[in-house]
Amino acid sequence: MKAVESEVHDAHFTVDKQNISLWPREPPPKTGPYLVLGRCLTVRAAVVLLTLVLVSSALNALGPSPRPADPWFMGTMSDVKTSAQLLQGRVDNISTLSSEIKRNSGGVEAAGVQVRMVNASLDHVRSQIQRLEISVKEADARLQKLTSSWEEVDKLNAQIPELKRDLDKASALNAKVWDLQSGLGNISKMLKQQNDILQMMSQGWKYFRGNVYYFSVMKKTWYSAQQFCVSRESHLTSVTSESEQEFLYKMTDGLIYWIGLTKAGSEWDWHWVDDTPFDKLQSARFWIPGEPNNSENNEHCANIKRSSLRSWNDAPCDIELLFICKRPYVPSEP
Ligand code: MMA
Ligand code: CA
Repeated sequence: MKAVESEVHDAHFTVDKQNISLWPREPPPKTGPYLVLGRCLTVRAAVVLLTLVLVSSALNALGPSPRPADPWFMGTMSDVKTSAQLLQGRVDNISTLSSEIKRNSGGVEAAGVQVRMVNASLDHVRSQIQRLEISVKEADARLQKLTSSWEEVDKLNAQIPELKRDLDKASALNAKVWDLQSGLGNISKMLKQQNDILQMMSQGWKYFRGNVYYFSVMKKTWYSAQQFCVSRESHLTSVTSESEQEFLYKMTDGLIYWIGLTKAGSEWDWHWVDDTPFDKLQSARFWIPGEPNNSENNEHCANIKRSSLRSWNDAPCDIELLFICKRPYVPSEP
């Protein structure tokens, strides 16, 4: 702000008719036409008055009309008087003009004050213009930056199709990777399942179509055998298909094993101890011909007695036999 103030003091201009001119330094000296005219008129008036005084005193020195009758002299005197009166009139005019000039000079001074005010305003306007110029330059610089940015954007836009193609390729690859990963995941699960199965097989369990079977090495009554199976999260086995029946009788190899079929309970009908519904019609083909005969009215539990499709016999529940436990194979979580 101080810089602006100092600039205000240094700024100058002149007013000439309708034109306003800015000056870098000092305006021309104040020797206006009014002052020059005023001085000139004053000097002339003084000279005329002095001449009149001199002429009149010269006339008085000649004495009271030495030759009053001289017509040339009288004429001359008359001319001189007339001239003096004329001059007196002019002097009066001049003094009137002088007072007018004085009045006008006051107006000129007022105009000067206004001119100085206008000068100050113009200085202010000029500083504002300078600031505007700076702003315009800054805006121009920003515009240039934006233009170059746009050019960059254009270049990047041009790269978009290629990038899109790359993205498509990457997506395709990603899908393949996903497939491979899920494949690996499946393989991993299968390996885990196989590991579980191997572990159970090492403990004597046999895997068949989603179930594992334990063929005992110790003999127990039907009910004790069922309790043993329950302690191993299983039940005495049920038989629900010909293939399962085939698997079981081939594993028994002629030895007698309890299975989970019994009449013991509230109904006194054959039923599976693991709650699988007993299909009497479908199961008829698995009994040894002539069985179940409920010998001595005391045979309420079933076993696999022969290594053949028709292998079941009913027998007393309290005799001790080998037995087969069965439980669904549920893969453990990885
Ligand atoms: C044994 C016994 C029965 C079976 C007959 C078949 C003598 O009893 O195993 O359950 O039905 O044999 O002959
Ligand atoms: Ca029988």
